[in-house]
Amino acid sequence: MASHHHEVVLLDATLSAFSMRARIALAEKGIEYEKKEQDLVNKSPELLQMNPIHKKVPVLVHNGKPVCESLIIVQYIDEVWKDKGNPLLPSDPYTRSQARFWADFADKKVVDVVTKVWTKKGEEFEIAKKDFISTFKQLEEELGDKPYFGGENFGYVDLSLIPFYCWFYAYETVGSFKTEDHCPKFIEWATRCMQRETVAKSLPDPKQVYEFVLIVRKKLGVD
Ligand code: GS8
Repeated sequence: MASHHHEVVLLDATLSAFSMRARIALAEKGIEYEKKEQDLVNKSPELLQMNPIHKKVPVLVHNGKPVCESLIIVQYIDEVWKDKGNPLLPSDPYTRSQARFWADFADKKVVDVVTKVWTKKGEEFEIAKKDFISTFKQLEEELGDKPYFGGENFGYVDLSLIPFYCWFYAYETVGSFKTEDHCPKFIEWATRCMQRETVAKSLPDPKQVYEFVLIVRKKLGVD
């Protein structure tokens, strides 16, 4: 396949955890691409054309054709660039099903609890915080004594979850709690992932996330 410079384009948003998944996957495979930061308030014609159903980032545009939904994008990248090494999904069907289960858990459960923990106040916040901690405890249990969710190597589940970590500073600061006091093994895992260059370079500065969180909380009337 001829490799043109603009063969791979990512419609991206720096602070979007979903976009970070796509950035990490591309970094893992060493793919060069053009990153196009999207304004999510005034959406570009390109975003509307490439993701007419959800109108959300990330969108991977490969040879002019869009792939939408972050987990689908990550799986696509893993399949198309198989020859680049660093497999993200396990090859055994059962192990692969379990990796997909936990990535789905990240989307169904983690996204919900992390969103509530920084957008709610009062009693709703207290409930959200409890739910947040019990969710990360469940993840710690699944991790067990392994260095990564996939075992010895960084993989699909790690990649699906680690983007939320750069939001922790904001959650903990606005919520006055420390995840580490409740889930130290999860934080150890996150610290291990952050030592990986592909991850470190794909995640924004937690302070930048925090600034954004403060602005949105003001708009929502939480602060
Ligand atoms: C979620 C993408 C998403 O929510 C995925 O790709 O995994 N299930 C999807 N993207 C947000 C930015 S991150 O919060 C987005 O593009 N929002 C724009 C909007 O909702 O209008």
